[in-house]
Amino acid sequence: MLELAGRKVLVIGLGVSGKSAAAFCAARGAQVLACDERADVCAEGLPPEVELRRGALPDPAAFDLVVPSPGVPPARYAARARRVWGDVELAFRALPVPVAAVTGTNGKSTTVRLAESMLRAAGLRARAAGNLGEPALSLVGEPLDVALLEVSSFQLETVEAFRPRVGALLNCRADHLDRHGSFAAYRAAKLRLFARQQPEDFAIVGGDDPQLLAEVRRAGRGRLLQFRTGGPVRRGASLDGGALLLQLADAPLRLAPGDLPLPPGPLLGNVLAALLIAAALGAEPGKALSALADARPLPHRLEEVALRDGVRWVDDSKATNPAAAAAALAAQHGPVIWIAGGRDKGVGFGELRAAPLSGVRALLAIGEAGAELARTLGDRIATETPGCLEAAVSRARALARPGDVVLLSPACASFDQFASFEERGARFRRLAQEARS
Ligand code: UMA
Repeated sequence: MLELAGRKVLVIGLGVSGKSAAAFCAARGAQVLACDERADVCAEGLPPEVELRRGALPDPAAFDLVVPSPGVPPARYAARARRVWGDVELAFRALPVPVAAVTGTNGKSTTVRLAESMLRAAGLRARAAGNLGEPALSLVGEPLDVALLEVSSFQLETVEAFRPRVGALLNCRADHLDRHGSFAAYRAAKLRLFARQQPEDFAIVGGDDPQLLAEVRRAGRGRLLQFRTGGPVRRGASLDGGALLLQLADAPLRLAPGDLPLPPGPLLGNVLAALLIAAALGAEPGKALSALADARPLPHRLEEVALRDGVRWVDDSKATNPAAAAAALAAQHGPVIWIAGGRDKGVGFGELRAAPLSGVRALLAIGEAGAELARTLGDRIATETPGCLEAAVSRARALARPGDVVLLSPACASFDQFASFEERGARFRRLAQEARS
C-alpha cells in the first residue's frame, strides 16, 4: 500500500508530526527533504539521511509527495503539490489493524483515552495517538489489535484514502475559524472522517445536534450510531434511568453501572461515545465499562488543582473555544470567579452571551482578547481586565469567598501569552496552590 522507495518527499514543519513523518518516509527508502520556516528549528530526532532546510519553503511541485504538518495551512503548498498525505494518512496506510478515529470540537482526548482503557479492559491490545500529542506514526510497528487516533480538522485536510473502521464525530462548534475561514469549511473538514467509509464501518455521532446528524448521514456510507445523554436513540448508546443502553445490532443491551462512577455533565457523553467505539471494535461491553473504575479526568479539563479556605480552584485550560467554556460554566455549582481570555481563533464571543452566566460573580478577562470579552459580556456580568494570569489570580484571591469556585476556562487559545494550553494550566495550578485568601 505504501510505495515510498525512491520517491521524492517534502515534509513541511518539524514539530513532532513532521519529524515522525520524515523518519518514517526515510526508513521506507524515500528521498526526504524536511523543511521548516523557523530559522532555529532543531534537527534532533531526524535520521541523518533526511536533508534539513530552514527558512523559505521549496517548490512543492518538485516532489512526488508533500507531507505537511497539521499546523501548516494548505494555502502554503496545496496549489502546487502533486500529492498530499499528512501523517494520519501515512499511519493509516501502514497500520495493519483496524483504526478508530475520533474528532470533534471538544472531548476528543478524553473519549480516545477512555476508549483505549475500555478496549484494554476487554483484553484487546489498543493504543491511542494523534492530535492528543504523540504522533499517529508512533503506532506503526507496535503490537496492537486496534489503533486509536485522535484527529483534528487540520489533520483531516490532508487525508486521501483514510477509512477508519470506526469514525466518531463528537460535536462540532465554532473553533479554528482563523485557519478554516468559515464554520462551514471547518465542519466540512471534520466530515472528511466519514468520506471513505463503507457499510461495514461505523459512523458515530453526538445525537443532540440534528443538523450534524443529517450531515454525517450524507457524508459517507458507514452504519450510523448515535450517543445521547438527553434522550433515546435508535441505534447507539443512551441512558435509561441509571443504566446505559447500548444497541449496535438488533438486541439492546442494558448495562447497570453498579458501583462504577459515572462522571457528570459532558463527560458522560464521552463515556457513551467511548463505549460505542470499544463495542464497535469488538470489546465485550460489560468488560469495557469496568474500565471506569480507574478512569481519571485528563489534566487541564475541569481539574480541581487547589482547595484553599473553602475556595475551589479549577483548571480548565483546555477549554480553548466558547462552547467548551460554556459547558464548564454549566458544570459549576456555586458562585464562580471566571478567568477567561487569550487569543481568539476568529470565533468571537457572541455564543457566550447564551452561556449560563447567572452564577458568575466576576469575569477576569486576560490576554489579547480580554477587552473584546469584556465588551461582549460586560452588560451581563461584572467584568474586569487584569491583563495577565498572575494579576487575574491575585484579583481572584481578593474576591473569592468560601464556597466560591475560581475557574480558569479561557474560551481562547493560549498562544498570546503561553507556549501551550498545558503551560497555561500548569501556571494557573502553581499560582492557585500559592494563593491564600
Ligand atoms: N511551520 C512552518 N510553516 C507553517 C506552520 C508551521 O514551517 O506555516 C513549522 C513550525 O515552525 C514548527 C512546526 O511547523 O516548527 C510545527 O508543526 P505543527 O504546528 O503541526 O506542530 P506539531 O508539533 O507537529 O504538532 C502537531 C499538532 N499541532 C497542530 O495541530 C497545530 C499537535 O496538535 C499534535 O498533537 C501533534 O501534531 C501530533 O499529532 C496540537 C494542537 O494544538 C496539540 N492541535 C489543535 C487543537 O487540538 O485544537 C488542532
